[in-house]
Amino acid sequence: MRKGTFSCIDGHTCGNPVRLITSGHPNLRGDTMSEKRQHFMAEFDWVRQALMFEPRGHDMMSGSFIYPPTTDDGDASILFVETSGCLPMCGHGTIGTVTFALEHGLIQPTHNSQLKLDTPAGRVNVEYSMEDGFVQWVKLFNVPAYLAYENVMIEVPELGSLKVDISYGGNFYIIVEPQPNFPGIEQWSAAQILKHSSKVREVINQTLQCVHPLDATVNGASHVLWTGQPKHANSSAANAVFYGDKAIDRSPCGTGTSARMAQLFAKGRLSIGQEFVHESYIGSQFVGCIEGVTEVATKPAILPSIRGWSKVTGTSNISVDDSDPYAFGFQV
Ligand code: PYC
Repeated sequence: MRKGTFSCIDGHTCGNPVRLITSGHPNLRGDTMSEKRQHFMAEFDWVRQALMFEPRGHDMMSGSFIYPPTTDDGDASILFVETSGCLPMCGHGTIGTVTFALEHGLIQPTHNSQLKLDTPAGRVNVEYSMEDGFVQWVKLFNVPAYLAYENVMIEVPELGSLKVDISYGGNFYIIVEPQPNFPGIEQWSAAQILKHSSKVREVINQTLQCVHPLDATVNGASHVLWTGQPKHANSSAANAVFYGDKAIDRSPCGTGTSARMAQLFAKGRLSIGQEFVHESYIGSQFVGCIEGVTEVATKPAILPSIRGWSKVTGTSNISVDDSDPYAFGFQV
């Protein structure tokens, strides 16, 4: 039986895939994107699994759906999906979604080249530059980011002790800087990053409660951001961000960059207004900046912005038929 057909615009943001699903949207209940996310996860996770996992997707696959705004002044809403689940917020996904939607006429260009977006994590505003029908860059003004825990000592099986920080930038990130048991990403293979990341994440989630103080449905440390030496002279820092079970983000990770800037700001290592060029595992760059400061509940927080670019690589029509034993994907 045919479960659904989904039209998609495929592309990437600085190397990491974005699959914007343009038809076949489930009808979601809820007044906010956070409530709609809960409904999606409860009843429609099969759509995510079918479109993100092999054989229709792959380990790094990430995508989005555009919905009508859930606020009076919003222009559109975004629901994010990826191999790891349904994220509260995704930076590379926002940059890709806005680029593809503007270029394909799904969102009309505005007179001031700005859009107000509702996401499960909250309001994200964007500015963009469009020339001859093509978007050159998108700058997103992300939800407030804050350092949740600092200098946490953990014991990681087969690695030993590590000192980590946990920072929120739309998702909770475990940030690991070079130290005796971790020499920096440039000295580890991808296999080492993947092997140790799941253990680090498991240990943290068994030890600490990572819960957003304003929305308890946003919880759990989902990503591990390992740091190291950049390849490019103009990069401020480099990362390898682990997500899902086997993914290393090919983009510099928008929510990860926000979390990293919040961590560096809280530790006195980055100032308001200072440009922060963040380099991904493949050497692509986002330009981050701390636009100002605020509070989340009573915690000091920053207002991060991230600028990056995306490219469309094609369009596809994906059908999901439950007579196919792999209709809902698989992971190896
Ligand atoms: O860009 O925020 C991001 C992101 C999250 C997971 C992969 N990329």
